[in-house]
Amino acid sequence: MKNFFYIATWMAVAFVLILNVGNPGYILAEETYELLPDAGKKCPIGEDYYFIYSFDKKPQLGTIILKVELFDKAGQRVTDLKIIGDSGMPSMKGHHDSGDVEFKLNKKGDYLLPVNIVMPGDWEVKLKFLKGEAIIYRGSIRFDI
Ligand SMILES: [Cu+2]
Repeated sequence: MKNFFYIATWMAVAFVLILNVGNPGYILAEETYELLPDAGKKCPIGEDYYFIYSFDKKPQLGTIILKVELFDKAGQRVTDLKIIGDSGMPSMKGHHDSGDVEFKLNKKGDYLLPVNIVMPGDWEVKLKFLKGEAIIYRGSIRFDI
């Protein structure tokens, strides 16, 4: 009888594992960044928000400013989310990564983040949008210099 419970427990564990393997979104959701469209395009965050990003100049060597304008579903500018950016080169992981840096709000309600482009190549800025402490959206901006 002991053996039966032992086997039944392990079968239950295996069953749960198999279910999750069939649902990769469940496992990957934590770290999946959606590839964002070009600057100036609407980027939806679920049903309640969207944002538009742009750079102060064409991405080039030096410091460029990434601007995010956040809107609610009615198209009104809002600033009730926190945005965190992490820039780096996907092909040189760890070499130039900025780590998580919070965007700063200006008086117009623009979210601003300086991005230091230190060499030519492929660059990515990973964005996290937080409502309170919860991350509600992850998106990735990619470009080449
Ligand atoms: Cu590099």
